[in-house]
Amino acid sequence: MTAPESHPRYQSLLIRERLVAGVRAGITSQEGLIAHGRGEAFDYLLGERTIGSAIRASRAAAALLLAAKRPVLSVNGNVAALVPDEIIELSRVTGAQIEINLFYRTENRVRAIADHLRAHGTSAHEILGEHPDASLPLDHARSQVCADGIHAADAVLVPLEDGDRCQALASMGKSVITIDLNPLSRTAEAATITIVDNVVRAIPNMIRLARQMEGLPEDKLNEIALQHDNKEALQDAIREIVSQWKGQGEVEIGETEAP
Ligand code: PTJ
Repeated sequence: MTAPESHPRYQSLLIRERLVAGVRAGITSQEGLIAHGRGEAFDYLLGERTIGSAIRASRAAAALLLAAKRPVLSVNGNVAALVPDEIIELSRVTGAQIEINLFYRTENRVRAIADHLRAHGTSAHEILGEHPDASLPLDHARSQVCADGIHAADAVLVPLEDGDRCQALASMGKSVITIDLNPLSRTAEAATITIVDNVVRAIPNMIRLARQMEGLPEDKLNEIALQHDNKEALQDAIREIVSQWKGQGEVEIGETEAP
């Protein structure tokens, strides 16, 4: 099926098709489709748009990556299917390394993602994660990391994450940036900076904002990153959801009850 451009949910259908293609290509896990469904529901509640606090979080996150000494972008099966070109571009703009790190890790899927990223323009030596040689204090496959990548990083972008690794990375003293449409998730709360936005909008925004800040002195970049209040941004996202739908239920109940 190819979604017709005239369909009111065209963009949303396109994203689904890209993930289904990702599953067929052995890049995305089947569980990734379920995870996407949860994200899609929150995106619907947010009005499928980038809210102001998400733009501010994206700017702080871009500043954090630019100021970091060893920034790393962690890529999973959903991210590889949805934003391969954009992840590569973000790594170029910020000087960050790319490391594949999977929750449902299989060696075939790691290889498929690495090949997919290479086909999108990353040269072989730039992708980490195929041969992990260090570990994080976790009892699942996300523990397998590269000593020169995530393990040594001072700032890590972990989009569409599970809370465990986010907490583990934070407790190792790293700055953790996540992109998660669910402002109530453990990940959202544990991260240094959470961008409550769809990854397909957030990464292009980060690229644009990072370009705008290129050349700023390190202390200015750190100031921008440190000024960000994660708790306040999460509360703002919840307020946006409430104000988006305020009165909606009351109207419908009223209409149903009318003679
Ligand atoms: O490729 P793998 O094996 O590493 O697996 C990746 C998934 C995403 C399946 C794995 O990390 C997982 O199970 O994640 P969770 O715990 O379901 O969390 C995913 C979070 O991402 C949820 O809070 C969703 O709301 C959110 N999310 C889903 N799709 C998007 C999203 N956030 C931003 N943009 C999206 N497109």
